[in-house]
Amino acid sequence: MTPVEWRKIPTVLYPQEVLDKSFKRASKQSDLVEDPDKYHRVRKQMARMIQASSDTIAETLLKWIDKWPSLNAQSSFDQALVDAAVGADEYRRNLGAIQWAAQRVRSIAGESQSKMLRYRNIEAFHNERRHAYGRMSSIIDQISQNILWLGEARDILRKLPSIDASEPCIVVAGAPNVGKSALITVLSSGEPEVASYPFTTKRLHVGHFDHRRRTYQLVDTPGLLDRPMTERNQIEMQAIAALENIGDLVLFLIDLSEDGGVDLENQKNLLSEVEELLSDKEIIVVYSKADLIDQNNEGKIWVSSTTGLGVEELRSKIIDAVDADAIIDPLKLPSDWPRENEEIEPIGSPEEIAKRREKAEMHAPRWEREMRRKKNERA
Ligand SMILES: Nc1nc2c(ncn2[C@@H]2O[C@H](COP(=O)(O)OP(=O)(O)O)[C@@H](O)[C@H]2O)c(=O)[nH]1
Ligand SMILES: [Mg+2]
Repeated sequence: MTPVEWRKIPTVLYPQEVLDKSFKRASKQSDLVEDPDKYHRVRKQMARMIQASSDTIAETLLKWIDKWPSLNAQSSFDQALVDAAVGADEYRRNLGAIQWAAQRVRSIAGESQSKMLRYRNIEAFHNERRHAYGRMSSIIDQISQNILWLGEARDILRKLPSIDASEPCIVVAGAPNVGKSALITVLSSGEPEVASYPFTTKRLHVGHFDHRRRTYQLVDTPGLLDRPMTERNQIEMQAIAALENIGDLVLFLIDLSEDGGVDLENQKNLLSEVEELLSDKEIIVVYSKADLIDQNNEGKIWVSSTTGLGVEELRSKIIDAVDADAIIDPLKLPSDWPRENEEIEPIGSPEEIAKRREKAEMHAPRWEREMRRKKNERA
């Protein structure tokens, strides 16, 4: 699955711009026509204008469809993001309308071209061209709301985080201000990407580091895994479910200094909720802001993003826990895999089995039936 690069979605023109661009290109095309005979020249010119404008409109629209990721092909996390940001149904509906328009504009050109073949005078060629332009404009008119929607959605989608579902992904959770973003920054090579998150007014940080050819992505969860679950709406729950889908590991940060404003008890309640919610995930509890605390508790994982204490140890833990480098022996079969020397019982009642065999016999190729016959003779 290739990750969506939302940033790369091309600009969406305004409806009138689509028409202007297409008709302009069509006039240029018609200027290229050379024919000393006026009748033939005009016929060719008008035919070219219709074809060129229809081609340009359709290509412009189809290019959008092509560059806008198909939602069904995206990770559930990306689908949830899009749903929260602009609405997945709206997304599909508007792109569907654009597709419809491209097809309509193409068939308008086709219809006009065949009508042109029947006309016998210059005026009729001009009229047909005008008529075709009118019909194409009206199609664009009909989808102008969809085009405008696309333009606005693009501006929102461009700011969404891009997460590659095929690389390890570490979800960083914890109450607000416990140091999630700061931790992502110190663990990352280079500056984390700052993206918008449709679930919060806060910015989302996506950082990464490389280890043995894998890219470990670290994502913040502002607005999702940072407050009591009773405050969630359905779309947020959907996003949490999706996080579970892409997250290989969860780091849950606890700030014992309570410097962030959420007391320890509430942080622990949140941890229990996250544990329950993401029960299939490994969760590593990390104690943040170690520089502010007298660390007398043994066995805890401490980090300080300010002094760098514990950061490399945590990185090793992440790598071990994700285990992305685990070598899988491709020749090793799963333990429940049927072995060759094991008899597998046919399914169904004896009558059903006999019937199935008879049917298989009937449809078997001749050489196979021959082979079976010989085998039975020998037995
Ligand atoms: N002393 C200290 N302050 C920290 C540390 N990590 C983060 N902070 C501070 O805590 C505040 C919240 O950090 P931030 O990373 O934005 O928290 P988030 O809301 O969980 O992403 C900021 O003022 C940080 O400077 C740390 O390790 N030590
Ligand atoms: Mg933050």
